[in-house]
Amino acid sequence: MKKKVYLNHDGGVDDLISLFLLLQMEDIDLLGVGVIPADCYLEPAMYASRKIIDRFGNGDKIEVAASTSRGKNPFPKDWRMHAFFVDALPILNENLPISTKEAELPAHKHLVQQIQQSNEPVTLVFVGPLTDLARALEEAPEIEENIEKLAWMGGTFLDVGNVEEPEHDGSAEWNAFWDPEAVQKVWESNIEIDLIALESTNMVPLTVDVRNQWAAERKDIGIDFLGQCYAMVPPLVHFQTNSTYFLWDVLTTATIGKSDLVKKKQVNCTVHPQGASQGKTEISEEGRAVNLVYEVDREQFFGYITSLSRQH
Ligand code: AGV
Ligand code: CA
Repeated sequence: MKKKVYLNHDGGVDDLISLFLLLQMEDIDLLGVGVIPADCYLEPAMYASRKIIDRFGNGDKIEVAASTSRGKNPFPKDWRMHAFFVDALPILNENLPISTKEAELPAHKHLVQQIQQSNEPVTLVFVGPLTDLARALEEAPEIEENIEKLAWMGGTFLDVGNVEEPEHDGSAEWNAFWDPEAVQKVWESNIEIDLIALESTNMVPLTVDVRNQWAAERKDIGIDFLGQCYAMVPPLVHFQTNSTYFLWDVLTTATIGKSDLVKKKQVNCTVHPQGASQGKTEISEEGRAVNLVYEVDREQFFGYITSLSRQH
């Protein structure tokens, strides 16, 4: 039986590759996609998502819903531009106009609808902020019962997160920082949560080595798509900078298709809702339980996503 999955993403390179990979997984039934304008601009991220489903979705009828959510702390503009570059790739623009439909409902309501209509519990994959899920739970708390689990790319318990912004102390991860209150709201639910935090995503930086492997195989259209997308963002070369790219969301997505790539342990934690540490997740006995993904087999991970991408 196929696993029912709903994806909510925020239009970054690894968000859009996550969508592409979910479409390649044989035992996954993708019910719908929501796009939130956090680490992207909404319009190109919506177009790119619909074009990826057209090109790589094997004829599946999947709707893409636009979010009306707004965050507390905006992402840097340079990063938000990435969706424009993916949307403009020739491989996604061979066959216009776009066939995949934009949903009539906004993303949080589309999420509620898809969960309610599913005859089996739905696995949620969130690779951006949690705002649409928090709003969905506010509107229809009963959907919780038809959620298998949530896999979320977010948070960290390391001393250093990945937010480098004025008025912040650097301890948070960006998806949590964009809307810390949404994290708090989701934490109040009873949904089982897998937290793909920086502990594990730090182990999968983009490197020149990996890029070159994809380049060598670019005759395969799926590998070429990977290579073209990851040509837009900076790899780790000499040392890590604020813009160094990791395969954050792709690791999150890969755990859905192949759970033995990673190690998990249960921790209790809370989130800082405001102040200089806002968005920081912190271990605390009184906090809520989550499954922290803290380690990944890097070789196996890249092997898995590369073989998934090959078009036969
Ligand atoms: O914090 C990681 C999240 C992931 O969902 N995003 C990017 C991934 O899609 C924000 C982010 C942190 N550092 C970044 C980010 C960077 N250097 N470039 C672009 N986005
Ligand atoms: Ca993302």
